[in-house]
Amino acid sequence: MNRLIKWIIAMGIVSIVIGLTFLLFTFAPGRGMMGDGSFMGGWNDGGMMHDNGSMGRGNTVDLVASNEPTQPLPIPKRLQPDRVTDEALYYTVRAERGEHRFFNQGVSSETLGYNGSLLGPMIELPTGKTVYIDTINQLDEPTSFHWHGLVIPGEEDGGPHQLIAPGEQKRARLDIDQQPGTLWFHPHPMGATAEQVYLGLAGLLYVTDDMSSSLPNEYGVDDIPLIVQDRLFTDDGQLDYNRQMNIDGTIGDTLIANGAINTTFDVTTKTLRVRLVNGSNARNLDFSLSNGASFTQIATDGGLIDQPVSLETLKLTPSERAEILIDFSDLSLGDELALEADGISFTTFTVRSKIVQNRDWTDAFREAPVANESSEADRRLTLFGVSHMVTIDGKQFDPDRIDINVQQGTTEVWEIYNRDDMMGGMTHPFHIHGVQFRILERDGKPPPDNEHGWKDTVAVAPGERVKIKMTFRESGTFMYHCHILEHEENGMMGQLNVK
Ligand SMILES: [Cu+2]
Repeated sequence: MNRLIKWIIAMGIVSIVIGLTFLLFTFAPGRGMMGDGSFMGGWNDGGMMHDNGSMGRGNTVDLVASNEPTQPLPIPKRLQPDRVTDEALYYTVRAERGEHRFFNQGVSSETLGYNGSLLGPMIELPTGKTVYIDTINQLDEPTSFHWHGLVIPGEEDGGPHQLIAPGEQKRARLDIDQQPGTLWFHPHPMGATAEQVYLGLAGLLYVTDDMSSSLPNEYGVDDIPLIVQDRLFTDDGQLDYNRQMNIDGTIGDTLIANGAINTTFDVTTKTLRVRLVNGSNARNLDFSLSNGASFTQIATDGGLIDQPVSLETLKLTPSERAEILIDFSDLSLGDELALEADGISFTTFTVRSKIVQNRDWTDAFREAPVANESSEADRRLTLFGVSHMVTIDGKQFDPDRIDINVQQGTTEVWEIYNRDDMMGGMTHPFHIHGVQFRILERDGKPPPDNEHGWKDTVAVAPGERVKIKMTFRESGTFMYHCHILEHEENGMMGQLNVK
């Protein structure tokens, strides 16, 4: 009997030791069972690829400066409407396969694009007008056309419910009724969003007004878009999502701006307006200027900020946008100034001719700021987890379940809590479809000055509680989710029904 008890105790200790060892090797940072951070170091030097580095925790691959020869920054074409009437504009957008060569020396990569081989055109959406977009899927797999940041009914939103089969076509009706701002469009099919965006599906939406603003607004001259993305290329210069996919967010070591590596732009005006889009699948980007000078942020995701804010660095998480003004008045002919992300330069501005004075833009901000008065939360949402175990309120996405019901026209305050885990967790960029919101509080304090504007995506750091406030003007079913695209694919998404 005594011997039996000893044997049971011994076996118990052995089981505990085995269990702890298993836990340590499964969850310790940099020690994924299938290879993660610790192996990814190899990706930086020479692009050695490994099979799915599939247990990462975000930014484990460092950005590196590319030694590619410079090339002029591509400016996405402004899409010409097929037809314009007094009340409406008609456009056509095709998702298609293409080929694109990213490197001077290297082979072409298979890519995806809208009306072209990579990324898409800029589509102007005049506020007050109805815009019809004929969306055509020329891919050999389902896709959808999601109008990120637009306040439109759920059935026009282009989320996972509005799939378009290969070869099919659907007309979206967008009644534009919101502030001018820099929005974007991208696919949203469950299970394929991350790969389709990675391979090139993303385009710009500019909500515009009657252009009475005094801000620089000559497209491609003193007002330029920069869709900034990180990518990892194979040795011969191709994109290969399936080899690079990381379940905590696929990140790369090379920055592309409007689809190109090491770009240059010739500045001709004193002030340059840059519309930044973090179009990365998962990487947070800290933007700064190479000379350490400050720049002025003038807009957030969904429109002009209440008051311009001078900054030396600006963080954007995936899908966040910001408009900034860069001042070149102290630079001389031939001078260069680079825009950097995480200290890595990706677009160099060169003063090629004597720069001309823009109009005085400061009167664009005459309107009184919106008061960010805080109030009690109507709902509390909890983000949690990493890798395949990412949840919102303990649940993973179920297309047959409505998680939140809201009455159309109501205003609500939500508190988004990012519950950290033993390892510290990850920042989740939280996005809601069909609304623009205001950030009321971060951990009980007012948000920083550069977040006093309309937002559709908010970064929530581990352990942080963020209060946001919005009015649900449009009816239908909308998604809310983490905009790390691989977290969204893993189910970090819920459904909101407004009626
Ligand atoms: Cu996330």
